[in-house]
Amino acid sequence: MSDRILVTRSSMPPMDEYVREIESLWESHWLTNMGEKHQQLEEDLKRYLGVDNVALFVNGHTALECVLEAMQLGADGRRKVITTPYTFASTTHAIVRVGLEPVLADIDPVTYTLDPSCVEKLIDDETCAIVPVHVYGKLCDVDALADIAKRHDLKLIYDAAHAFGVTRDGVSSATFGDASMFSFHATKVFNTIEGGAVCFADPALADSLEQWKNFGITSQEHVEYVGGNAKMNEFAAAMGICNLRHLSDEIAKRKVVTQRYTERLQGHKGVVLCPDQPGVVSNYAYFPVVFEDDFGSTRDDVFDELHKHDIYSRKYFHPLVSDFECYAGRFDSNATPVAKHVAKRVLTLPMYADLSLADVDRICDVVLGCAR
Ligand code: T4K
Repeated sequence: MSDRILVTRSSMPPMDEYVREIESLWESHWLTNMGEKHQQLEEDLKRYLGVDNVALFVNGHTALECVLEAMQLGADGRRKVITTPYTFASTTHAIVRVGLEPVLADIDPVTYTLDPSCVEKLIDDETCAIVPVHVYGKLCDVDALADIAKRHDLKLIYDAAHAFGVTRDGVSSATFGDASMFSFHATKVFNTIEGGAVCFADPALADSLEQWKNFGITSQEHVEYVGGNAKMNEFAAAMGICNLRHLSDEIAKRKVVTQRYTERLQGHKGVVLCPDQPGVVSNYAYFPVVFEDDFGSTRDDVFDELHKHDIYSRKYFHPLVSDFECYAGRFDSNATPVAKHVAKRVLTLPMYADLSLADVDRICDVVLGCAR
């Protein structure tokens, strides 16, 4: 049993498998700009996710910015995008950085994802899109959100950074809405070291996404957009090709860890776990626990106690985006009381495929030792 336990640990393929995968790069000397590995990973992902359209990116955040740009949101004068305050900084920052205006709606108290009824109340003539976030490997209410988007003529773009490999009724999370952004960061269930992708419904977006990630260059002598540089390199793509081969094993191991946590923690007074969703097969990306007031110790007490035992949990997602210093005066976190309640009480416990059950027990012993 190791001593220090971090909140997660990157999955890596056997080293010799990765070395074999990158060998051909020493022959080709082609290291980036949509090379052979990049093309292969896109094809592998299409097959794995059961989708026709995938574009790879240098990271998930830039992928989200690029798809918002490529969809030309705001071009018709509507600039508001409804999203959640209960997310990583990336989601809101992407919206703001492309010149759109985030409007923050409250979340569902069970799934911690956007509450469709709160979304609908905030829609007005200036709204152009909804950017919901699937959190922890659980899915948003995709049917209700699709219905709202259709009735109000809004684009629906998912931040699916936590939902790679998740399915509902056998259908991939990559198929919901107009587009979904995935993060392939080192801390995610599937990683390309740094990386990300957009899966999208309309094939007409393919060219503009390619151009947005490559300086807006449309041909050797034409530059039609002020794009950026967001291309995934060949070493990252090779890591993805290898990791994808092991993904189902990784998810199966995470499931075992999740089951042990659940057995140990479920039913204890003041401990709230995120329940399974009907028809949804999770990727077990995170293990969140909400400590309600009758647990007897606060979330922060549990965090500190774990720390004393060299166990590093994280407060994903605290603070709420609406309480970030960079957005001071712009949002009111009291307007989203459910998100505020959860953010103050949530802790994500260590979660990765190779976390031993003995370590899970050790973590649970410390957590339950905080109960009063
Ligand atoms: N939307 C959502 C909802 C997201 O959660 C994220 C990313 C994005 C969008 C944006 O996607 P990307 O542009 O990142 O592709 C981490 C990640 O950097 C970030 O990708 C992730 N969300 C977020 C939830 O977590 P930090 O600052 O908390 O990570 P850090 O460096 O403290 O690492 C956490 C633990 O992970 C470490 O204690 C050990 C382990 N680790 C970390 C690294 C960097 C490894 O095992 N290997 C590693 O290489 O943000």
